[in-house]
Amino acid sequence: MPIINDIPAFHAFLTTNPNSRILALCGAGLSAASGLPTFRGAGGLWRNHDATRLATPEAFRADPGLVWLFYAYRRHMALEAKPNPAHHALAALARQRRKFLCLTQNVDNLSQRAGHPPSQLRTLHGNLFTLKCFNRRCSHVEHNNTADPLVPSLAPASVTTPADATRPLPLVDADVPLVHIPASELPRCPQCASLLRPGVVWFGEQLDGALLGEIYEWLDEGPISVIFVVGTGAQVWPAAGYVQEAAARGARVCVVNTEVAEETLGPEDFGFVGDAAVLLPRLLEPVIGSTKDDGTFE
Ligand code: BV8
Ligand code: ZN
Repeated sequence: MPIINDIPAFHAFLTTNPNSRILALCGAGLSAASGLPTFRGAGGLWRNHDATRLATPEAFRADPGLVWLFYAYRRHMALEAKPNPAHHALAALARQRRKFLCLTQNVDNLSQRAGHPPSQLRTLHGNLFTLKCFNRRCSHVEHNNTADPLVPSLAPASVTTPADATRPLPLVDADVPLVHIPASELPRCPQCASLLRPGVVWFGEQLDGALLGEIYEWLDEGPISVIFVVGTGAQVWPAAGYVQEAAARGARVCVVNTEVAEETLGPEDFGFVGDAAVLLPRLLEPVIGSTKDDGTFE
């Protein structure tokens, strides 16, 4: 049986290995307390579209306007959101423990905005605020583009409060037909005038090879004491594989999630059921200290 909801036991473990190497794999649940919907939340649907199907090159080729509205909406939500104490706790752990590497599947930029040291953060699936050219032969990439709306035609995605409080936002209300946006009015590449696309990794696309190489180098530098698996269903590959990669290098698994599948954990592993924004600050307290009033740490 794994060790469930036993913070003193975890603190004893965490403090006996002050110089150990720590890994984390994070998912949408890390940002849930910041008000961002998870993929599985709302049935993984956006306007009755399966979010994982919208996050594909095929969907973008078929209807770039629809996919851009999906991403423009998520950009707007992420810009309106704030990092929560879980993002700040992981950033504080990185400052305290140089041998901590945080792998996030999230593209919302909230770990970065929490001041997580870039050298100890890897964004496996890209970033909503990176734009790149859809034309494979063009190398145009732009980082930290937080324009909202990105272009006038995407303005409908930059609305948070519905005009009529009794109805959902028109943009997410499947009963309200979407205005078709001609490709000419979508973000265009300043170099080759092709369509720009969000700088995220779509399903069916390879992750960045250099990034994967760097992570394996870090993994192979020696034993790992623990891997935090925070707010992720660990269903998407190759990201999900890092749990096993860490365990194979001696790591105990510490799941922090509102749902913990105990049967997937071993007798040495930990499971903490609840909100990451509440649990992570408590779990890391011996290393990062207690939360300051503004939700940050020393
Ligand atoms: C690839 C960016 C080579 C875009 C994303 C092996 C087996 C099976 C399938 C495959 C395989 N290898 C490859 C595949 C195909 C595919 C895949 O894994 N499919 C899955 C669906 C089975 N993988 C790929 O396509 C990858 N590329 O492999 O290339 C290749 C190519 C072709 C064919 C073969 C190989 C690329 C994958 C990356 C896709 N891009 N994001 C965008 O964001 O729009 S993935 C995206 O979805 C996220 O980044 C994340 O990875 C995933 C969502 O998962 P979670 O983050 O875990 O979120 P979810 O909502 O599911 O769960 C939330 C969790 O939080 C829950 O557990 C919940 O309980 C918990 N929670 C909720 N609230 C809280 C909480 N926890 C704590 N506190 C709370 N408050
Ligand atoms: Zn271009």
